[in-house]
Amino acid sequence: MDILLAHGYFLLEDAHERKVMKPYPPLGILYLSSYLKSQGFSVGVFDSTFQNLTAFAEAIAKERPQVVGLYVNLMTKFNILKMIRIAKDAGAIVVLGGPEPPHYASEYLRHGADIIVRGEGELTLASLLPHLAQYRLTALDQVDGIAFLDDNGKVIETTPRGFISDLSQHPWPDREAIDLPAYMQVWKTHHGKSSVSVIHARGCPYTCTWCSHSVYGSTHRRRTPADAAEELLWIKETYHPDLIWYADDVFTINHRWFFEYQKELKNRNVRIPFECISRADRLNEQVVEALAEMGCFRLWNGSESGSQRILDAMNRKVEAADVRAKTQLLQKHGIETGMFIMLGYEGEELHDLEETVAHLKEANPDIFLTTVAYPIKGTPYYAQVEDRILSDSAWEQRSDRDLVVAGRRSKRFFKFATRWMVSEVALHHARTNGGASPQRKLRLAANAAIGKAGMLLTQGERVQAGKNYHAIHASGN
Ligand code: B12
Ligand code: SF4
Repeated sequence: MDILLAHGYFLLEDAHERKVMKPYPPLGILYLSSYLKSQGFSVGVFDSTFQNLTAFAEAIAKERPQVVGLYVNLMTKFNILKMIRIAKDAGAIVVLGGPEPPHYASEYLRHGADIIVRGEGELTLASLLPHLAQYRLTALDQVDGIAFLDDNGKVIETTPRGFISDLSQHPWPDREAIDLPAYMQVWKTHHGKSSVSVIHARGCPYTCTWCSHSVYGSTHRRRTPADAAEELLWIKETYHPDLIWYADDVFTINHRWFFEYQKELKNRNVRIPFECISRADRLNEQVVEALAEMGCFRLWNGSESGSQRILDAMNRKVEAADVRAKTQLLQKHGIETGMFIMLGYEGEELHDLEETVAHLKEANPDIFLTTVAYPIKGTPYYAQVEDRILSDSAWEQRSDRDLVVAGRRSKRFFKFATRWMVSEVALHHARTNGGASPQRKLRLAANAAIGKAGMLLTQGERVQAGKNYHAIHASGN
């Protein structure tokens, strides 16, 4: 075997996901698998999702791969650090890829990884694997698109590799390398319907400051509409899913592509209900009509804040009023709307949070998910607050999600703020839509009041370096 590909996501360890139970396979390594196989490499995939570390160790012991390739995002880091150790102990060369490692190259390499692939993995691995077979870990500076440690322990980054120019020249993800029906069965058991994910495009040209562009930069490339529709037809005929999830960053980003894709699906008689993500400014009446006609049952219309001031600070390039209007447009066409709301972005004040609550009340999305802003390394937001980033633990014990920013309100404050926001909006809808029991309304009102009171009580609490937190850039850790 030339390479064993794996990722560090173990569903059974994830208490939250065990409740949600909507797993999808890691498309990145499946893309690598199909491409490398098409180039004649022998590839294994260890799909961690339904496995554990012991099973990974057993797979390594059994397969004895020359090279182990691991996908890493900021959440899977902790398992990846253990997997690096397991693979190294078995004598494999460890190559990391995905959005997280390029920005922590030095740390991952010092924790045992041999090579980090920066950006898209297909072309780099296809040139790296023969190099490793011939020269092992020597002369790595001849391979573009990687980072490694030289003999003096210095991180060397080779020339960045160009992006794939025509995605349609590349095979679809190697779904047959994993037990996709196991994922579908989890969906079916917990939600009554099975779902399969696809991603037709790579990269997003928008500039939201907190969003990671680590892999695809600001490029945006798509499969041809016909090729994309062929993939859907193949999925339909092979797996018969009840639902599709388009993991594209902004599914309706290019209207010409989108309408052609609609036509290509129709020509193939493919209509599978689906959910996707988009932006208010990439939706209009015609697009929404087409989405409904194609079977879109839910669209995640990233919203982030109801305060235009904060949206502008995020460089999100979207109008809060447009988000509200498009939410209603989607609902008019029978499409559920989901929103992502981010609290605690740089400069946010109480009145911005009030505006967000008013925005949610007016927009009335079917569902909204909240998160407290955290700086992902490599993003403009991270660079902006870098000097003030604090942590309470060492690099190997924290993820970027655990980072806090000096001067920002406390975790307690955001707990209360989230409680207030969620309950206040739900209460508003319970009152206006009717149907909620008096007990539920009372519970929501109590929660909203507790949240609001807690916010007011804790609004003066600010995160500071000191006993609990240290500045990561000052300490170099
Ligand atoms: C789908 C998705 C999810 C799904 C994952 C389900 C699944 N298994 O597919 C869900 C919704 C669960 C999810 C959750 C989260 N996600 Co997410 N997600 C995505 C999304 C939109 C698409 C991923 C994808 O399929 N990409 C397409 C493939 C082809 O690209 P790729 O995976 O990057 O793979 C390429 C390269 O990275 C490289 N590569 C990949 N693996 C390897 C391995 C080796 C050895 C090599 C050499 C190369 C290599 O080659 C591949 C092909 O070119 C990306 C954004 C994006 N467009 O990529 C965010 C993204 C990966 N998610 C992100 C984040 C932050 C999260 C969460 C932490 C959010 C949260 N706060 O909860 C969680 C983490 C969950 C977890 N425990 O892992 C960030 C990661 C940032 C970072 N630095 O780590 C991204 C980049 C979004 C962003 N722009 O900020 N996510
Ligand atoms: S948040 Fe969405 S729209 Fe903004 S840059 Fe990231 S992928 Fe693009």
